[in-house]
Amino acid sequence: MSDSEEESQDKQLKIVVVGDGASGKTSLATRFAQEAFGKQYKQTIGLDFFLKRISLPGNLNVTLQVWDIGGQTLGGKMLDKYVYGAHGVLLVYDITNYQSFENLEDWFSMVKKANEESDIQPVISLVGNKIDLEHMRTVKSDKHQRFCQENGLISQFVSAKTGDSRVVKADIVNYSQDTVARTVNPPRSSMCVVQ
Ligand code: G3D
Ligand code: MG
Repeated sequence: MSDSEEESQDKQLKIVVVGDGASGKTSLATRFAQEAFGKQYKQTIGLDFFLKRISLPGNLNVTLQVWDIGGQTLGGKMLDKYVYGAHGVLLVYDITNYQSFENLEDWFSMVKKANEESDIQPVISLVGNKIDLEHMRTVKSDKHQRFCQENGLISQFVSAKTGDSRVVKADIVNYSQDTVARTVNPPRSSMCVVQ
């Protein structure tokens, strides 16, 4: 069986990476995809998404589609179409850029609105990127935590540059009822566990 045939039998999960420009979305998505596929990672022409195939306990194979919103900004026309039907969403900001954190409120609202009509309610993670620049941090970690707690988000601090990753206070996670989404959660840092 060819790779593509095998993949087509997998459960596909859509993961969308959103956040302000320059917060590091593409760097995270690229690192993730390359780790998964080595040199064979796929980037679809015209659409910024990557595929990553993961095996979960119990021989369950899942293909993650990791969508990078590219240059789309808040209020962009196509944005809700990108985000609709996502199983997972990464809300990415840059810990050295306070504005990128403040804007997450709007990114988060957009994600919720875009999925109002969807059967799938995404598992959402707040990702503070660029922790290699800790000395330039302008977003205090307790602000990050509060946002997670108030909204039931998974909390992560990462560096797309160094590959560092920390999942913080995993106990605040509000697990989705969706079995597959829950199964994916244990490596829930998988999008960003960039070691
Ligand atoms: P975007 O896709 O959200 O717009 P990019 O963001 O992935 O294009 O990253 C924007 C800039 O931030 C890039 O710098 C990139 O190298 C840098 N960057 C991304 N992640 C990290 C990180 O974890 N640490 C540091 N120090 N820099 C990061 P350039 O200079 O290439 O524009
Ligand atoms: Mg980008």
